[in-house]
Amino acid sequence: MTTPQFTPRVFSGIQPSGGLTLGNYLGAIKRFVQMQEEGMETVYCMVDLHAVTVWQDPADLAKNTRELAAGFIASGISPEKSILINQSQVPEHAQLGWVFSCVARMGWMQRMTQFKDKAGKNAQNVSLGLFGYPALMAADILIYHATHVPVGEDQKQHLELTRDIATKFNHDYGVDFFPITEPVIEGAATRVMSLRDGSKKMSKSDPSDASRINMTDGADTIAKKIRKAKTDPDALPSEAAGLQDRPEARNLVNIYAALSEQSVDAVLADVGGQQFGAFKPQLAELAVSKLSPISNEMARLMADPGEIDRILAKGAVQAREITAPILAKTYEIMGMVR
Ligand code: AQP
Repeated sequence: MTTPQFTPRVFSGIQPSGGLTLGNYLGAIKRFVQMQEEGMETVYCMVDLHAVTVWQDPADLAKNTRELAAGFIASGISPEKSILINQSQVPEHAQLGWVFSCVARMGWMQRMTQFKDKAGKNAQNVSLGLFGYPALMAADILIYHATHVPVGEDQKQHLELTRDIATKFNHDYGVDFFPITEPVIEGAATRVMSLRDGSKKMSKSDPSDASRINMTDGADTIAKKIRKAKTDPDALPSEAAGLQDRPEARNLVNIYAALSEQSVDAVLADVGGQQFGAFKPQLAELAVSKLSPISNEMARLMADPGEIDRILAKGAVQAREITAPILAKTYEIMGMVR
């Protein structure tokens, strides 16, 4: 339940740890734009401090941050309607992140499946930051008193942790200061899967470029990746139930449904019975028609990086009008002498 006295405010972020993927677009950005247009106060962030939890080449990080900002704007995030920032320009994120590292319990953090997936067998050698990531993510959200957070399915557990941190802080200090945030996980493509392996999430850091569609891919590359996407030999079913146990088929149909803004059943009513040889070119055509205008606009914006930097600097000033008083009040509640 959202605590009633908090004004509705939306926050979400994406890591500039590589180029934007179709997964980020369908799972997150498309919903960001809708929430902006619904008239809620919206704050969207390039979470560069999260990106450096794994090694980032400095030149790549700067390029990816600007490209991500261009991707947000080209997808419909307006710097006039939303606050658009990169995390490291708003220091209160990291400051509250430290406070929440002291609120979160080791046992909670050790349950985080994304850490286990990302660290794999290498847990002793990954950074401390990768382990602490969810506490900083809670701070990203709560430093705005955000009430709604649109994300893909993979972030559900981190949002539950955010609620636990807010609840524990409020309880420990006997206050009702941080809201209990609502995750917004909606749409046909809240978990877009790899084109090479239907059991793995499509990810910008997957070593195989063929596993994902990048928002900067041209029409030929998109068509080729979809043509080569892993499938099974059966025809498409006529109803969603027929996609059970067919992860690759389900993934392509979900992508079609999300791009065409139809339900999976409506898509299957049209394409049920088709072989992939017939369906894939239709999916490629749809993907190109939806993504090309965005990638063209990204290229135009990237030609003027100075303008992107100005937008992010202005966003940081607007953001700090919200975050500085919330951090000051947090410190006051905790007894820090000001
Ligand atoms: N495959 C996906 N399907 C649906 N939503 C997705 N998101 C990411 N991948 C998918 C959503 O995009 C937002 C930003 O994610 P992120 O970049 O901050 O972190 P991530 O989830 O770890 O994404 P990647 O692409 O897998 O990044 P790397 O490879 O650097 O770890 C989130 O809302 C996420 O749910």
